[in-house]
Amino acid sequence: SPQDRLKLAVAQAAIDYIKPKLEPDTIVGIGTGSTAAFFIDLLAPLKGLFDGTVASSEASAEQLKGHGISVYDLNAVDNVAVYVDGADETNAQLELIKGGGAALTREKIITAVADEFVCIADESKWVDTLGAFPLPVEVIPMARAHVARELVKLGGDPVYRDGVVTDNGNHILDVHGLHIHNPKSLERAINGIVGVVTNGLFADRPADVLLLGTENGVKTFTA
Ligand code: DER
Repeated sequence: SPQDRLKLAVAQAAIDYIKPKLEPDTIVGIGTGSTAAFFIDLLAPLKGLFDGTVASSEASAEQLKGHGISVYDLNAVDNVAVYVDGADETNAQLELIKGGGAALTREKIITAVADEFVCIADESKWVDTLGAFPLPVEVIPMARAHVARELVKLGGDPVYRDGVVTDNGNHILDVHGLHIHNPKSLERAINGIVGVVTNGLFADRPADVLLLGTENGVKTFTA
């Protein structure tokens, strides 16, 4: 599909961006989703140039292992040079909504560790104001109704992502109806709700680089 062509283009652009940085002991962080999946396939031929990876989901870990690429536990490494991952929405400040693939907690953990966060996305993800995509919030299952009531007070319309349990054994609420004019303050407000594990706003720590696939080629943005 045309969107897949754009995803492949940004995945290739990410390969071109990280290749000069790879050293024998480099650990590369790998995200989750269909764009990240294209990146993993393109990374495989380079596996002799770096040490290994950490992954933000079991699904990505399996795809990497399928290529013979080492996947480490994050506790076993003391540095992640670069983290490459997709997003559901990005604004011009490279503040993101993530979590469409239910991997937001491990994604945010790796972005906290990584020296550099490279976001790869097709142009459909670029928005002026975050929030058209329902904001994923990972919650401890017993707290789900409490967190939902608190999210309503913040102006949202939370919907339980029924049937989904995250890699961490938690549930997800997708919050509709938000027009997020101050992503950083909303991220902090949601984190303050007891029972919230992670929310999908990546604003306190936005992407460092955005590779955006457009019909006129891949555009590079820096925060
Ligand atoms: O769940 C996530 O955060 C993924 O990165 C997701 O937002 C991007 O998925 P896509 O590349 O399949 O659009």
